[in-house]
Amino acid sequence: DHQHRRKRGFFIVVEGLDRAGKSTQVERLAQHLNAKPIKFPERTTAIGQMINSYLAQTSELDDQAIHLLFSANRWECVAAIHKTLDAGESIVCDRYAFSGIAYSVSKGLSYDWCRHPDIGLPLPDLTLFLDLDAQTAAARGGYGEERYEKLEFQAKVREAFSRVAQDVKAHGGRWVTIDAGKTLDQVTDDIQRAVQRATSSIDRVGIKLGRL
Ligand code: Z5A
Ligand code: MG
Repeated sequence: DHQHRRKRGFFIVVEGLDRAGKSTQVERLAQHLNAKPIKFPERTTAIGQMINSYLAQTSELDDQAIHLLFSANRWECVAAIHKTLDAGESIVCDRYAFSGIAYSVSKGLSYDWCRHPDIGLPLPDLTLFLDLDAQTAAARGGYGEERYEKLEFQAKVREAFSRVAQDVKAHGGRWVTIDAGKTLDQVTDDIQRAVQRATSSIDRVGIKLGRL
């Protein structure tokens, strides 16, 4: 049985504000690690389509309802995440439960209420937080088309993420802040170094993934 054990993949999450460069860096890191890129919201499912029309502002939902849909959208993907990791493939994930908490808390919902529906989801081996001030983010391309893309709101979200970071670290999670204001290639280098440092200290053989 010792010989039949295989290394599970790493579960790495990339978080940050809008336009911090998450999608660009997720693609680069997944390629570098030969890992599977995934993203939340996963807009292709039935729940994902409801989220998509909410974000595109073609539908209205109350704050609690959309929060629970974002969480349900993660829960419906958990089996696939475990399957990939158990097969030895790593995952690089574009946004996760930490976005869920940060955006809803910024609308005025309570932190504890927001955290609850995600309790029990797989805990990332490493979360990379791409930190960027809201002005620099706003100066980048394509800003302002979706619901949350407003300057004051983004500043609140950044504040909420710092509370999430403290919470994750207090519960034994690995959270690394990356300065996303540098050039694309510098950010890529910083990310690869952080991943190298974190993953070299994790023995994947037989180690179960933690839970949020
Ligand atoms: N949301 C939520 O409320 N609850 C939840 O549970 C979850 C999400 C999971 C959609 O997310 C919304 O859902 C989001 C949070 C909320 N709020 N909003 N709005 P999304 O991930 O689908 O969409 P997004 O945040 O708007 O991501 P984005 O626009 O795709 O940004 P990004 O992925 O961080 O950046 P990018 O696409 O890689 O780069 C953006 C531009 O900046 C592009 O032109 C790049 O070339 C440029 N860029 C990137 N890096 C650099 C550097 N280093 N220098 C210069 N220019 C750069
Ligand atoms: Mg993106």
